[in-house]
Amino acid sequence: CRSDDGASLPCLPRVPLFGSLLHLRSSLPPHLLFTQLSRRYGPLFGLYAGPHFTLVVSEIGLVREVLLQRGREFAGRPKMVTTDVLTQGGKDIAFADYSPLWKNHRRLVHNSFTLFGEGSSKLQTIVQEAADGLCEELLSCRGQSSDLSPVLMRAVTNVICRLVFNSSYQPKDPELLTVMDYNDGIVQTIARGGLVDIFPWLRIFPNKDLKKLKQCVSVRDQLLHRKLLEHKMTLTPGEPRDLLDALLIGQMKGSGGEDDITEDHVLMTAAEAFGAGVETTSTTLLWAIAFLLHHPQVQERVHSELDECVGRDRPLSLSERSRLPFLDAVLCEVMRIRPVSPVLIPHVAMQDTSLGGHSVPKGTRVLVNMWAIHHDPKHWDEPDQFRPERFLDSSGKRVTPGSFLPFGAGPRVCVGESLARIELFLFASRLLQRFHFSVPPGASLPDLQGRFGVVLQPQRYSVRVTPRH
Ligand code: HEM
Ligand code: PLO
Repeated sequence: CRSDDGASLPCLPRVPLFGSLLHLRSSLPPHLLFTQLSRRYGPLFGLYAGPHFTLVVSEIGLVREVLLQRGREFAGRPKMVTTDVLTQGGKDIAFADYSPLWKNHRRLVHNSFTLFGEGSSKLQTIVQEAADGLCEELLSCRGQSSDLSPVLMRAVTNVICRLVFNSSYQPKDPELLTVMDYNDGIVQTIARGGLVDIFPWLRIFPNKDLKKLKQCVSVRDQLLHRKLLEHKMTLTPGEPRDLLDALLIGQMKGSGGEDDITEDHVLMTAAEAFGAGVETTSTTLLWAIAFLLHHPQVQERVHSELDECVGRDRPLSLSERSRLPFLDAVLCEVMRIRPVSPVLIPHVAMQDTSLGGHSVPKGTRVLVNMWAIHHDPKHWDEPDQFRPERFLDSSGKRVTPGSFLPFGAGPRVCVGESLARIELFLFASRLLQRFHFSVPPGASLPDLQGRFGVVLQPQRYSVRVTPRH
C-alpha cells in the first residue's frame, strides 16, 4: 500500500486498471463486505476502486480522527458522474467538494433551517399537521393491511414542502405523484457504486441508468424552476415565508464575489432538502415499525409510556421529549441497528495528512463504515440484538454512547439532524399514541436485512394498523 511510514497499511490486492475491484465482487452489500474485510485486514485498510486509492475506516477512534480531529482535512467529496448529473456539477451541499463557496452555501442553508426549523414553533405545527393527516389516512384504511411506505413518504414530503415552499399536497395531487416518481427514479440510479462513478470515461457508452437519471433530474428541475419563479415574483425581502425565500434573500445579499451562491445553488438546495428530507426520515420510520413488529413487548412499553405521560388524545409537543425517554431510546436504537447511511457519503483528503499514524496523500477517498461502528462488539453488547435499553441509564435517563453517530460528525455532519430528530419524535409519538401495529394474519414478519442503495431501506412489508381505543 501507499503508506511509507511505520507499520505498513494493510491493503487489498490490486491489478492494473481494475484496482481491487475483483476482490470486492461479492453478493454482500458494501457495509457488510467492508465489515467482513475489516476482520481480516484490520480497522483501517486500503483498496483501489479502479484508480482511486480509498481507505476504509471501521473503528470509532479512527472515525473521530477523520470526522472531528482532522475534520477539515477530510471534508472533501469525490467527483462522481451520477452525483454531478444530480447536482449540476456540485451546486448542492452533500455532494459538493469543500470550497469557500460551499462553506458560504452550507452556512446559509444552516441558518435558514434554524430560522424555519429548530428555533421556530412553526415547525412543530407543520409536523403535527402532517402527522395528523397521516393518521387520518391510516384510519381510512380501516384495519386493512398495507405497505406504509407511500403514505409515510407523502407525510414527510408535506413537511419539507411546507418548509421549503410553504405549500402542501393532497393525497392524489398529480404534482405529488410526479415528485414521488422522479424521486424513485433517482434513488434507483444514483451513486450505487456503479461503474461509471469509478471509471468516468464509461459515460460515453449508452447507459440505461444514466439516461433514466437524467430524465428524472430534468423533470425535477422543471418543477423546481417553476416554484422558484413564483417565489421570486412574490418575494418581500424583509419577510421570508419559507426556506426558498430565505435562500433567495441570502443569495441577493451576496458580496458580489466569486464565492457567492447563484440561483442554481438555490434550486439545488431545494432539490436536496426534498431528497434528503424525504428518503431518510421515511426510511427510518419504516425501520422503526419493522422492528416494533418483531418486538411487540417494546411496542407495548412505548404505548404505556405514552399513556402514562400524555394520554391518547393530545398531540405531543417537542418540549415533552425528555418525558418520553423510552420512545427516544427506541428511535436511537433503530438508527444504530439500521443506519440509513451505513457508509456515509465518501470523504476525500483535501491535503496530505495522516490517519492512525499512517500518512495519507491528498485526494485519498475515505469510507467511514458507520455500520461497523454501530455493530462493534467492543462497544456494544450483543450488537445484533434490538435493545433500546442501551440508550437508558440505570435510572431510566437517556444516554448517548460515544460509538453512536448516525448523522456523522464534524464539518460534514448532517445539516438536517435537528429537523430529522424533531420529525422522528413527533411522527413516532403520534402514530404510537393512536395506533397499534401488527403483522397481518397469515403474513410473515418483515425482513430485517435491508436493501442497500443510496439509503439502506427495509424490504417492502405489509402491516396491520389498528386504532387504539
Ligand atoms: C448528510 C444522516 C436527515 C440533509 C448526512 C450524512 C449522514 C446523514 C450520515 C453524511 C455525513 C458524512 O458524509 O459525513 C441522516 C439521517 C437522517 C437525515 C440518519 C434522518 C434520520 C436529513 C434531513 C435533511 C438532511 C431531514 C434535510 C432536510 C443532509 C445534507 C447532508 C446530509 C444536506 C450533506 C452535508 C454535507 O455534506 O455537508 N445525513 N440525515 N438529512 N444530510 Fe442528513
Ligand atoms: C435521494 C433521492 C433524491 O431524489 C435526491 C437525493 C438528494 C440528497 C441525498 C438523497 C437523494 C439520499 C440520502 C442522502 C442525501 C444527501 C444526504 C443523505 C445521500 C439521493 C444521506 C443519508 O447521507
